[in-house]
Amino acid sequence: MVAGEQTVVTGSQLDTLCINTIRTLAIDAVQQANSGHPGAPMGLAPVAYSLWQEVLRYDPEDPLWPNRDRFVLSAGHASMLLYATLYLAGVRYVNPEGEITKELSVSLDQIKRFRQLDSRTPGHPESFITTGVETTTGPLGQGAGNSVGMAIAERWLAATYNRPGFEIFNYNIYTICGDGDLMEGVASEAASLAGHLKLSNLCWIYDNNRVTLDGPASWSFSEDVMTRFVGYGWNVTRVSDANDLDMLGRAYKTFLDTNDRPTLIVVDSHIGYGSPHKQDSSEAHGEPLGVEEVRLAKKSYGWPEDAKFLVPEGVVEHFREGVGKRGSEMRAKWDKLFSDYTGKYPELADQINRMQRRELPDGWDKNLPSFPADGKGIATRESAGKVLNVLAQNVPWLIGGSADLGNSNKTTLKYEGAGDFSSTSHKGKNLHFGVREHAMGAAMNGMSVSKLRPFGGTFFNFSDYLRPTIRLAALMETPVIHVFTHDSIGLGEDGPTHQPIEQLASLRAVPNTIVLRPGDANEVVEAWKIAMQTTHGPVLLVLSRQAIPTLDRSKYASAAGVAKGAYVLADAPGGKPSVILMASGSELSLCVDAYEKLKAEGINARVVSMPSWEIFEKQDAAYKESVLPASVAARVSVELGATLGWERYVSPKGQMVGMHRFGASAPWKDLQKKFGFTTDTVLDAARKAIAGAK
Ligand SMILES: Cc1ncc(C[n+]2csc(CCOP(=O)(O)OP(=O)(O)O)c2C)c(N)n1
Ligand SMILES: [Mg+2]
Repeated sequence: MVAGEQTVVTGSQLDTLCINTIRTLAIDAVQQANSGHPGAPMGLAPVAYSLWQEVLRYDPEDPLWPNRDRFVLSAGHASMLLYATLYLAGVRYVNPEGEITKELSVSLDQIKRFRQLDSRTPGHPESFITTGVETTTGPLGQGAGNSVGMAIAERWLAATYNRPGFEIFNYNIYTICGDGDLMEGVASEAASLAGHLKLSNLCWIYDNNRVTLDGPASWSFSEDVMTRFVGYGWNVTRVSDANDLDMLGRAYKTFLDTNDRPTLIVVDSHIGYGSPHKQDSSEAHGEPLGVEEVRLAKKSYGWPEDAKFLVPEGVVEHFREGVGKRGSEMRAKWDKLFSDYTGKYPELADQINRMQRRELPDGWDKNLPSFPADGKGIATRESAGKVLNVLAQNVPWLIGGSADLGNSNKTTLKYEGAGDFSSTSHKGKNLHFGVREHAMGAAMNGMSVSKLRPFGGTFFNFSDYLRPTIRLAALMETPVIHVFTHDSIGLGEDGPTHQPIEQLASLRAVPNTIVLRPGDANEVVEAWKIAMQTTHGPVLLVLSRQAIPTLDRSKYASAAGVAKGAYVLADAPGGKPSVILMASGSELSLCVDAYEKLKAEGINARVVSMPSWEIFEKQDAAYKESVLPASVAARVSVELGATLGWERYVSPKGQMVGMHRFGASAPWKDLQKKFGFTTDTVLDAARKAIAGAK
């Protein structure tokens, strides 16, 4: 191997100049920050350059153009590759009001502030900070997973909104992934799903540089990736030299000509080092080159060795003439097309516009059910399924499915015309994610950044299988809706492997995430309303498998209180309770039973329904005090999960009824007795709390 292999680019001198500008900007930014990965951007610069300059349909002047091609850098550690490209392409900054400004999203100054506080160039790409970053990447595999959701979204949008002569949506999704991405399970699940659905608008570009952080990839990765993807049903092509722009161009063309399956382009590259002798070494590379290596690298590029953040004349202009000109012409054409479309199909155009602004259609909450009081009641998964089936008819772009548990999660849309999304029909609203929870979560995030309103279902216990995607949705502030059913040991016979214990507590710890565990069918209606109106983060609906009573709302407070996260459901005379019983979900009716028994004994209790801590915490101090008066120290929490966290609401003198071990496999009524989830336990705890508070 010689140094030349890393540097000599086929193509014009101007191409080489642009590519080496990307490389040296990455080198300088990482060196200045004294933190980051320069190697991957150095190796991948020709790939990103040729894609953006020759292929991508993207108007840097309008980064919000709905029909733009999407570029995802799943190898998020190579963030400088993306920042340098966004800078050179001249992508404009979109402010928090959603207005396109004259400012660059990434300026040279921002590149100089790589990885610094409040810069637009954080260590890994964050979509909500940097315009042009389509999704937040860094945890390897996630961007690849997101891109499958983006591809699903485009196919659905095209099938739903295109009309003869009006191809409003026909964009493609390009994803750069590395060895790490392809080792991660989530990318494998997602690739399997994409192959199954024949998502021909999806192109993954695999940086086959045969090295990962610790050393040669061969230490841990030896499968035949190409055969694997052929097995998934992908079209697979190879570029044997990342610096060969002609070969890259032919590979992109192969993708564009493939109409029946996704494409994987395997690009053989060499991770960038300063000096060539290091190329085959197993030395760690995820760090700055160091002053001497920086000089050597620049020398090999024919760059002035002392220049820093050098952008030679003609480079920015060249991008403007390439991606800039092409994108601007295509976008102008599309604007005209969309304007004609708006004249001919005003309602469809209105839907597209609202979707982009994350607004709901008029009448989104019409025809929602209301459930009559019923002692036996209905499982909250059942009532949620009924509500979802109404909402999905009111909100065309509310689409989703389940990880093979649609019948259990009640997430299947059963109304006439809902349809299935499949390899042959992309119009259906029922997605079949298969037993791929992690890919489902990642795809939902990709659908969400594409402005659809995705929902996905699985058992609450398996939230663990997609947890990283919840975290990223929260970080990205994208509104995905998870429908988690079988939310406690109440699921019964499936036993402790399926019975969630710690999931409520741990998910409540995720910032910017709303956990909602409604306490009866009418609270479910309110919970879904909150989910639909949430625009900046995930909502997790936590629902029971077993039937629970539908409370008599003429006797107790209205379920509208759910909007405040917690509310007084049943109160003591004069609003002066000697004990407060609080619960979420299926335990609410236990508290109501206990309340009635205490009342008969002349003990004044209050029942607080607490479906969402996060929403309750957003209320003002006066409201919180009105629900949980500081003067009442006798408090009991009742929840079929780990008690961790309830200390916040139950004073040290209070009582927490919860689960302190894993469950067991048995019918629910036997588990109820064994673990003491009965009215008697609540009464006992109430008496103890009253005694303790004296
Ligand atoms: C889920 C996850 N695990 C670990 C890391 C830390 N990490 C960052 S880069 C990297 C190596 C990735 O190797 P590869 O994808 O081949 O990228 P290259 O080193 O070739 O640029 C690792 C392990 C991460 N970002 N995400
Ligand atoms: Mg690698």
